Amino acid sequence: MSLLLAVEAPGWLRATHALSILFLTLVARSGVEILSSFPKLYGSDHCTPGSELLQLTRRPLPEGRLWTGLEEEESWSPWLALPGRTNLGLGRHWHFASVLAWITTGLTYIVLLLASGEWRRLVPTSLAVFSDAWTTVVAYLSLELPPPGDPYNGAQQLAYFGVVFGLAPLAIATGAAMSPAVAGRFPRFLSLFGGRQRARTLHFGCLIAFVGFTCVHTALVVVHGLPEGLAAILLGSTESSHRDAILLGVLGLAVIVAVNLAATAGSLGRPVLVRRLLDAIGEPVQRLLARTLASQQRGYTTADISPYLRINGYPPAGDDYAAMISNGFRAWRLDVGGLVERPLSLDLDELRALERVELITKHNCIQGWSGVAAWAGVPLAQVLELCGVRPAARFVVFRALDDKAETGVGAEPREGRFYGSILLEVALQPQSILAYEFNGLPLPPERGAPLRLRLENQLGFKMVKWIDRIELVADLREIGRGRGGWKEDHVHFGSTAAV
Ligand SMILES: Nc1nc2c(c(=O)[nH]1)N[C@H]1C(S)=C(S)[C@@H](COP(=O)(O)O)O[C@H]1N2
Ligand SMILES: [Mo]
Repeated sequence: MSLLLAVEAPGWLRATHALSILFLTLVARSGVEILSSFPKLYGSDHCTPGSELLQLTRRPLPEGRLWTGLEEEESWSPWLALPGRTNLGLGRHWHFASVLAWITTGLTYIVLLLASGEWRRLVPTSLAVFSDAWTTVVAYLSLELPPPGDPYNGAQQLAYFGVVFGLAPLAIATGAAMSPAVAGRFPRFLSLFGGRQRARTLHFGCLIAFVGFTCVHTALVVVHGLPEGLAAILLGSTESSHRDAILLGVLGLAVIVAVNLAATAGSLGRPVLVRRLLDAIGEPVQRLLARTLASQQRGYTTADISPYLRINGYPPAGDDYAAMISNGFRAWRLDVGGLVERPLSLDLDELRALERVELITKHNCIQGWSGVAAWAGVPLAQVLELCGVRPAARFVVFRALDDKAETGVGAEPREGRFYGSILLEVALQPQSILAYEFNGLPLPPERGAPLRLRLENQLGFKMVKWIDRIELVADLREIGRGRGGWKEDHVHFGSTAAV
C-alpha cells in the first residue's frame, strides 16, 4: 500500500493543516455570503446588465422603472452561506476576520516549512516531477494505485505545491485587488488582473479550485487508506494508533462543524455582539488602510465612462424633495456645524463658486458591482477649511434627506434617515469631494441631487447622497445607534470601508 502522506509529519505541520481547514470553511462560507449580495460575474468593470459571464440568480431585472443594485441581492441558506439570509455586513466581518486568521496560519506554515527543510516535500526540484505526475494520473484514471512517492508522488507534489504557492497567493491577491483603497492607491495592481470584475471572477474561480482540490484530496486519502492517512496527518506517523487517529479525526470534524454552527447561529441571533467582536480585529486594519491609502485614480478618460452605472438608494420620497427639484434646489442649503469655528450655511451657487475638482473614477459598491463615471464638485478639504475644524474633531458626519421608512428596498429595514460618517483624515484626502455634477450634467435626483459625497478609497455606501448637513464630531456614539452610519446601524456594515 502506498502512502499518501509523509510517514513523519511534525507537530507544527499537523497543527497548521488542521487550523487551515477550519479557517477555510469560514472563509469560503462567508465568501459565498458576500457573493449572494451580487450573484453575477462580469469580465468588464462596467458590469453592464446583460453582459454577465455567470449568473447565480434567476430573478430578472425590473423593467420600465428605476431599480437599484440592492434589488439584485439574493438570500441564501445559512446552511451554505455564513451567516445567510441577506447578511452581507456580517458576512464581510467573518470573511476578513477568518481570512486574517487563515493568512497568519499559512505564513506560519511557510516560514516553518522553509526553516525546517521540510519544503523539500513540496517544492519540485527536478523536471522529472512532470513525467512522474503523468504516470500517477494515468494510474489513478485506470483505477490503480500509483507507485509510492518519496514522500509524495509527482501528482501530489505538484498539486500541493500549486495550492500553497499558486492558488492561495492568487486568492489573496485577487481579494486584495477588490479593495477600493488598494485599487485606488495602486491602480497598476488592479490592472494586473484586468480590472476589478476579472479579479472578482478569478477570486470566485479560486473558491471553486479550493473546493475541487479538497474533494479530490480527501477522496485520494480515502483511496490510499484513510486510517493510515489520518494517523500521519493527525498523530504524526502512519505507525501511530489507527483507532486514535480515527477518533481524533471525527472529533476534529465535529469541532469544525460546531464552530461553523456557532458562527452562523451567533450571527443571526446576536448580530450586534458578533459584529463588535469581529470589528475588534477588522476595524483597526480598515482604518489604517483608509488613512494611509489615499486614492490616486488618474488613468481614466471620458472613453472609459460606463454606459450604465448602477444606482443604490432610492431618492427621497415626498413633497419636500419634489418641491426642491421643481425650484432647481434654490431653497436647499448645506449646513456645516458641530466642532467648527464658523458654522456655515451655503447654497448651490456658493458651493459652485468654490474650488472645482473634476474626477473620472471607478465606483465600487459593497455588493461587488463597479462602474466608471465623471464627477465634479468642491474638495471637502476646502469646505472644512472655510468652517475651521476644531482640534477635538475626529469624524465628519453627513446627514441625508432620504428616510428609509419611505425609500427602503429589499432586505433594508424600513426605518430612519440615512446618514454616514468618515474619518477626518479621509475627508481631507484630495479625491474626497462634495459632487454636484455627474457625467457633465448637474447631479440627477437618483444620483443624490443636489449634493453627494465622492470618496475614492471607500466603498459606495460611504458616499452619502442627498446631503443637507455636515457635522464635525469627536465621537460617533451619540449619533444614530452610535455605529457610524445608517448602514452600520441597520445592516452591520463596518464603519470604515477601505476593503
Ligand atoms: N442618502 C443615501 N446615500 C447613499 C445610499 C443611500 O441609500 N442613501 N446608498 C449608497 C450606496 S450603497 C451606494 S453603492 C452609492 C450609489 O451611488 P449611485 O446611486 O450614484 O451609483 O450611494 C450610496 N449613498
Ligand atoms: Mo453600495
